[in-house]
Amino acid sequence: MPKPIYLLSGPNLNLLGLREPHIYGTETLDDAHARAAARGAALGYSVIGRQSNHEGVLIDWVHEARTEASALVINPAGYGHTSIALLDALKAISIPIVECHLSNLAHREAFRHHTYVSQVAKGQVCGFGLMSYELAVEAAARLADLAARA
Ligand code: CA2
Repeated sequence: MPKPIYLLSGPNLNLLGLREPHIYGTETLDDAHARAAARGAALGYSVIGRQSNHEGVLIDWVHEARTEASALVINPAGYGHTSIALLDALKAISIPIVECHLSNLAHREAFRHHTYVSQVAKGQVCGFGLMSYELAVEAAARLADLAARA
């Protein structure tokens, strides 16, 4: 059994389904984790989904993923646009990284168009609502397969 895929979500995403449904939809983060876990299982990977509102906690989980995960999917939320500390943590790991966002950042305010995470992610999945999480886990599983064969 390969190591799990870590699926990390940043600040305020615990409110998913409870506020701003016109932007982020009506389903919850638990729903997103369940869908992502189903997609991962179909591809032979377990998925560990976690959310924190705290930058340092997210960084600790990125460090943990370095040795404990096959690949990392991260929706850094607002920290993606601001956190060099998170970027530095991501730079220190060699497993595949997939960046994930619910909304299409290009359709939103200019300050959301740039993320630091995109500098180290293999690619970004955004704009598909909860489906972004499923698609990002699929990409991560395929990248992990390729890395295991290399
Ligand atoms: O589209 C995404 O997934 C974002 O990462 C969400 C972040 C935002 O700062 C990024 O630019 C794009 C915000 C997460 C806030 O989540 C909420 C969910 C429901 C209600 C209120 C906030």
